[in-house]
Amino acid sequence: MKDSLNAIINARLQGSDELHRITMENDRFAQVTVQSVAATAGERELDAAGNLVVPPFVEPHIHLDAALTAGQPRWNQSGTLFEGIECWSERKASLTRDDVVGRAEQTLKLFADNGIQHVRTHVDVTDPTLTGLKAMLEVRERMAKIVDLQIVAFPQEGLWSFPQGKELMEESVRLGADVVGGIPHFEFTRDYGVESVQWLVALAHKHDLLVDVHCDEIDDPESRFLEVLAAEALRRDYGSRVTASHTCAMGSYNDHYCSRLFRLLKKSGLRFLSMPTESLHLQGRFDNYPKRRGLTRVPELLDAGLKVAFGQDSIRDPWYPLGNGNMLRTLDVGLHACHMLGMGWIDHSLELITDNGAAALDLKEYGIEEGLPARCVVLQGRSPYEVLLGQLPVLASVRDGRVLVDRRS
Ligand code: 17E
Ligand code: FE2
Repeated sequence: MKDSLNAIINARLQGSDELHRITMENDRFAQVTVQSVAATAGERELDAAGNLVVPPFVEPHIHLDAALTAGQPRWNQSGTLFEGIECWSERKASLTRDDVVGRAEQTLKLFADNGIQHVRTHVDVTDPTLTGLKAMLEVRERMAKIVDLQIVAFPQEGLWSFPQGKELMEESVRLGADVVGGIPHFEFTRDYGVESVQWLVALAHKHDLLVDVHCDEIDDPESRFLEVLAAEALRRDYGSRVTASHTCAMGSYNDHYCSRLFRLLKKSGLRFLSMPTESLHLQGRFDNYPKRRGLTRVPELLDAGLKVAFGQDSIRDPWYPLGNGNMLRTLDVGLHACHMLGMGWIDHSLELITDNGAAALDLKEYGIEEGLPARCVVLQGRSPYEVLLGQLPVLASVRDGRVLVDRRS
C-alpha cells in the first residue's frame, strides 16, 4: 500500500471502549470519530480490527554509534559500565563513516519495523576526529522518511577529564547536534562533575538546544549530580528541555535526602529516562547479597507528576549483549523491576514508551489528534494489558499517512 491512507477504521483508542474512525488528509489526522458498529474497509482504509491504536513508539535513549559492536574487539567480561567504556574506547579507534552509517541504519530499520518512529541517540564525541558524530548527522537525513532522529553530543570519556573535551563539544554543536550531553559521575572529581553540568546547560541554553545528561549512572548514593542538573534547569526555566538519563543512584539515596530532592525536581519539571534492561545488567555489580536493582525511583517520580520514559540504551554493544528493538520487552522488564505490575500502572504503561518519551524529546507534534502528523501504530491487543501479555510485534505502523509496516495477513 504505497499511496496515502484515507482512514484507519475499527480503531480502539486508549481510555475508550468504543471503536473509532480516524481520517487523514494531506498526511495529517483530519477527524477522529466514534463508530457505532464495526465497519468494513473501503479503498485506502486500514482496518485496525478492534486493536489498540497509539502514537508511534519513542526510543528516547540509544547509542547507535556503538550498536551491533558487542564482542569487538573483546567481550565485556565483568558486566560493568566501566569495562564497557574501556571496550568501546578500543573499538572507537577503528570507527569509519561506513561502519557507523551501516550499523546505525540497520538498527533504525529494525526499530522502524517495531513501530518506533522517534529516536534520540547519543553519539560519543570524545574522539578528536568526531567520526561517529559526522556519520550520524548523515544518518539523520538519510533515514528521515522512516524515523525522526535526535542526536546527543555525548562526551563518553568526560568533558573535564578528556583532553579537549569542551572544545569537542562546542565543535559538535557547531556541526549540528540537537542535544548537549554529559557524564558527571564519570569525571575524575566531584568538582569536575558539578562544573561540567553547569557548563553544558549554559552551552545548550545559549544555542537553544536540548539537554540530556547521563546522570548518576552508578550505585553510589553520594553521586548527587541530579540536584545540580535540576537546579540549573530551574534557574533558567528550562526544565521541559532537560532530561536526566539513568539517575541510578536515586535507587540508593536515603528517603530523607529524597524528600528534599523531590521538592526541587517538581519545581524544575525536568524529564527522566530509565533504561531498565541496561541498569539491571550493569548496576549492582559491586554489591554482594543483597544486590540492588540499580534503577531510579520510577513510580515515585510518576506519582510526583514528573515525566518518566523507558529506553533500551543499548543494542548488542560493549555494555549489553542483547536487545531486539521491541519496546514492549523493555516495558515488561521495567514494570517488573519497578514493582509496577498493579493494574493501575499497567493501564497507563504504554505512556512510558510513547507520550513520556515524546515529552523527553520535547516533540511539538505528537499524538492522535486532528491536525497532527498522521503517525500511529496498530498494536496486537485491545488494551494495554492484552498488549503486554502478548508482546507481539506491531500489526501496522503509519507515518505521515503512509503504511510503513503491515503485518496483517
Ligand atoms: N555509555 C554509558 O556511559 N552508559 C551506558 N549505559 C551506555 C554507554 C550504553
Ligand atoms: Fe546511555
